[in-house]
Amino acid sequence: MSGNRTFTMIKPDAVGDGHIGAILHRINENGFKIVAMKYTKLSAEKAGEFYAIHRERPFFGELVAFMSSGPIVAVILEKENAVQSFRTLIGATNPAEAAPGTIRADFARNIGENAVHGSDSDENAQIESSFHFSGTEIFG
Ligand code: IDP
Ligand code: MG
Repeated sequence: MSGNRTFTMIKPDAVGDGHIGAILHRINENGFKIVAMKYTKLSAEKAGEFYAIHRERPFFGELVAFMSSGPIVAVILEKENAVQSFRTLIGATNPAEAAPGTIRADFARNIGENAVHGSDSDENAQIESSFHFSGTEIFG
């Protein structure tokens, strides 16, 4: 059974490029409800912890440096089939390959600086949400 929550971050590139409002609008327009939200900044240590699954990949150092380079917006979203529905809305990892009209196609800079994160499973949505929010910060 698929869950009804996913976790996203508006990444430092999109925050720096002034796209917070436009991305949140796109998210709301597509039927996602915001149940938790935080404007914050990851330390390099926390970014490394969040992306630990990628630590053997060649781009890991670059990813950690980028994700700790500026503020992010961390958000928990609610919608039926949230994980899969949100992955469709954000598009492929590489914006050059992302479908037209997706968030990454419209707002990302490149494969590394790609505007938004989206959880890839219900289990990871839960883990990633707990990484950023305590129970009293979630309003479902
Ligand atoms: P996803 O964000 O679409 O799930 P993942 O493969 O999980 O993509 O990679 C996590 C993040 O690592 C990407 O969103 C992107 O920021 C970064 N990344 C992925 N592949 C590359 C790459 O080839 N070069 C640089 N950064 C990358
Ligand atoms: Mg991923």
